[in-house]
Amino acid sequence: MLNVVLFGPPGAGKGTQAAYLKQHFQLIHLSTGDLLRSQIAASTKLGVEAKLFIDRGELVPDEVVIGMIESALVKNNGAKGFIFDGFPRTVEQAVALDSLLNEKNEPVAGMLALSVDKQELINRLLERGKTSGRSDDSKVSIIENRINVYNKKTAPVMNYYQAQGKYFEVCGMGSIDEIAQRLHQLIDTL
Ligand code: B4P
Repeated sequence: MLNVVLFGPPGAGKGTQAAYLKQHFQLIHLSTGDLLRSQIAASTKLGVEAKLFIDRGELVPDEVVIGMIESALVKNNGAKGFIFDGFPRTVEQAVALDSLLNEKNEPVAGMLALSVDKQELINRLLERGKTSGRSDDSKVSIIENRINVYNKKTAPVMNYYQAQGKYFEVCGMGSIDEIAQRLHQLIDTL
């Protein structure tokens, strides 16, 4: 089994690269952002609550996303491995993920962290906002809040994996294919 965490600030290319890795390595792609957006689209109680946080560029509470990941792991029992995209986003979520995977004796092999300049992040998200209909991609102030929340609450997750010797930084600037090749080469070494 191969379990990898795809990490990086909003707009770093996590979702984009996960699509390639999923196909190439036959892994299940678990994006907490996508899972939350499908709950919002279905107007579930969870979705209505999550939308309040997402619209402001804030994180959804830990217990909500941890519960979603737990159900997804159960649902995909027997998978060859998982790409965790946008999760864990807090140290508490990282601890919970370790405990869920340790029960299966299949720990995270590595965290692949995409690094991208701040202005490029803003440009990519505003560009996507023109067509995605995503409320959190349409305003610079909300995008900046997402980046601030990332720096404050999510960046410490790097130290968590670094302490386990599982942190790998990958340059996320350049063409989508170039970045995919960098990730591919790195995964081959895990
Ligand atoms: P996400 O859906 O994870 O949103 P994201 O951080 O913007 O990442 P995304 O995958 O969408 O962007 P990508 O970099 O692929 O989360 C949304 C919200 O949900 C969060 O703000 C939070 O409120 C909530 N949430 C999600 N997970 C949570 C958790 N674990 N805990 C608490 N709350 C949680 O791509 C961005 C754009 O760049 C795309 O349009 C793409 O086409 C473009 N792009 C990618 N690579 C490029 C490249 N090389 N060159 C040019 N453009 C590129």
